Formats: sequence, structure tokens, C-alpha cells
Amino acid sequence: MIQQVREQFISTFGKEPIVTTSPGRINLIGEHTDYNEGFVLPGAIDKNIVYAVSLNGTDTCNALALFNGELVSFEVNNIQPTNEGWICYLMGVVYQMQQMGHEIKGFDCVLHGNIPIGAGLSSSAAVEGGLVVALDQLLNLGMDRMDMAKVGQLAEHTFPGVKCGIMDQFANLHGKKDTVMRLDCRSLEYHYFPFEFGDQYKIVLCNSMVSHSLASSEYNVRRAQCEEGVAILQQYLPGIKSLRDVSSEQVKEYADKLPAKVYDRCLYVTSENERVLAACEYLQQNDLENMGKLMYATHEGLSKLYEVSCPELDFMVEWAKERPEVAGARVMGGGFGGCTINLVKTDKVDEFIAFMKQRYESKYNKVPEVYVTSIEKGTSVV
Ligand code: GAF
Repeated sequence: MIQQVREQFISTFGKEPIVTTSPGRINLIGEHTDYNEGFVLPGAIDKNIVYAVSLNGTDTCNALALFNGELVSFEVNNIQPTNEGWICYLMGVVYQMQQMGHEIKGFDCVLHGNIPIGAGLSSSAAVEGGLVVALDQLLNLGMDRMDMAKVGQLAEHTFPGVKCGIMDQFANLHGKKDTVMRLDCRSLEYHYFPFEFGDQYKIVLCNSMVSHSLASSEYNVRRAQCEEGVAILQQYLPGIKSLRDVSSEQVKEYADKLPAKVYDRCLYVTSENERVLAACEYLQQNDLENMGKLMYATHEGLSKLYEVSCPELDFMVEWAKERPEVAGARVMGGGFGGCTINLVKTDKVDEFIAFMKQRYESKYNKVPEVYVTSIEKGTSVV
């Protein structure tokens, strides 16, 4: 893909580009905790968006997407917020870099990718990260990687309008091979945990083929419900700033003060924060069996309390639970469709995939795509 994107750039724009590769991500545990200032445990994966980029001496950006053949242009100094198509992510990145005080010059780019779209693997964060790294290099800006992540996150807020946390962009820009990262989404401090279990377990992603198109509006509703919960709980727990400051026991204690749905959302988020910290302990003890049990508990919470699953994803997880080779499984990412993440015994992966495909197809009449992933480095210049 790198070669293809580079060659297409040269034949379209007639000069040498720089090339970036920008990965999707998995998240072992810690879902919908990032915008509540909690903890997450993601890593970058072996699926990428590839960019070829060069400055063009004008004020125009010309972008050619090989995944659909579209060539789109926009003026870099006159960007109007839009949520239309893939180009809004590029416009959002340029706009947010400008908001940070960087002068952005016109550029040409070609991009392509193999991160399935709408599968919960953060293809949009990869589109953002690959461009910000390329522009940083071409314009010699010397940006900090966390600032680059904030550019992507704010681009999502202002352009497609998803009020996301920082997990996806963080993972995209800070990933390391065979390593997951526990990020404290309040302080933005992070800690690397080796994840070198390839001879015992593989990370297997099962794509329900349900595209999470509803996700953006419902996602923002979940965020608002968490904020509503904090506002109510602040009357009884004045020191708290976000759900990060609240325990699941405290949520239960004030159950009668919270509207039912808000209670469920808060109980899920506070329990999930506690699970991430417990999962890190298990990871340090190489105890994937117990870590897997936490993943099942996360799925239960995402499905029943946070209500971001769907019957197809529940089916996949319920079925995985019956399989002795699976340590844990759950819906991953924003939800409403996309993939489950499964920790599957390495010597049984083929068997697991064959059965999963067969069972899912006979129930839903569609064949799930399955990806056996590895954890790789974050966005880089090739
Ligand atoms: C999406 C968002 F972009 C992330 O910030 C995160 O909230 C995730 O959903 C759920 O954990 O991927």
C-alpha cells in the first residue's frame, strides 16, 4: 500500500512526497471512560491509513482518496465547518492546527487505507494522525505528540461533531510494538505495559458488519448523560469534577437521586474505571484469564447499563463465552456495531474463526470479517 500511494502521488502531482503510516487501534479495556477523565488501555494495530503528502506553494489543499477515487480541494485559509464525507477530517485537522497557532500552507496528498470503516477501529483518528504528522514534518513545526492528539480530537468535535475523548488519537500517535498503554485521561500521563503473549493468546477482532452509523448522535447523548450524573452527584459529593472522582459504591449509594438511565450510565463508567485498574494488575501478573473475565464484565455493562451494544454483538460475545479457548470478549470502541475484541488461545485461533463465521452466518445471514491483529507502533514517517 505504501508503494501504491507513493506512486499514485508521483503520477498525479509529479513530485516526491513524504509518506506517513497511521494505524487503527484496539482497546483492551476502558470503554467510554476517556471523556469521563478516567482510564483506558489501548494499543495501535497492524491496519493503517497511508498518506503521501507534499507542499504545493499555494493556499489550496488537493486530496485524492484511493479508497473511493475522489479528488477534493479546499482553501486552507478559508475552512468552513462541515461534517460531509472523509474530507471533513482533513479540514478539521488543518483548522485545529491553525487554532493552535500554526500557519498551514497549501499541500497535495494521496491517501489510502485498510482499516475497515465504521468497525470501531478508529479509522478517523488514523486519517487525522497521518496528516498532522506529515504537516508537522513538512512545515517543521516540532509539535508535541499529545498536542497532535488534541488536534485530532478537536477536529472530531468541530467537524463531524462527535464529542469524543482522546483515547483514539492518543493511541494512534503513541503506540509501540507489542505494548498497550494505560492512559490517565485527566492528567494525560501514560504508562506502557508489554503485551507479548503471542505464543499463548492472540487478539482476534470479529466484525459484526453492522456499521456504527448511529454512533455519533447516541455517543453524544451518553456523554451528556454522564455530565448530568456528575451535576446531580455534585450536590452530595461537592469535591467531584467528573465520574473519575466517583466510585461505583458511591453511585449505588446515591441511586435514588439519579434518573434511572443516568444511574445506569454512571454505574457503568465508574465500574469500568475500576476494571481498568484491576486489569493492569492482572496484566502485570501475566494473568490473561482473569483479565478476560473483566472483559466479559465490561461487555455486560456496555450492553445492559450503557446500552451501546446490539443483538449481533451480544450474540458474538455470548457465543465466545461458551468457547474454552476464549479468555474474554466484548464490544470494542464506541459501540452500536463494529467489532468485538476476543482474547483467543493461539493454537485454537483457526478453529475459533471457523466456528464463529459459521454460527454468525447461520444466525444473521452475513459472513463476519475476522482480523487476527498484532500491536504495532503509532503514526510515523516512512
Ligand atoms: C470512540 C471515541 F472516539 C473514543 O474517544 C472513546 O470514547 C470510545 O469511542 C469509547 O471508549 O472510539
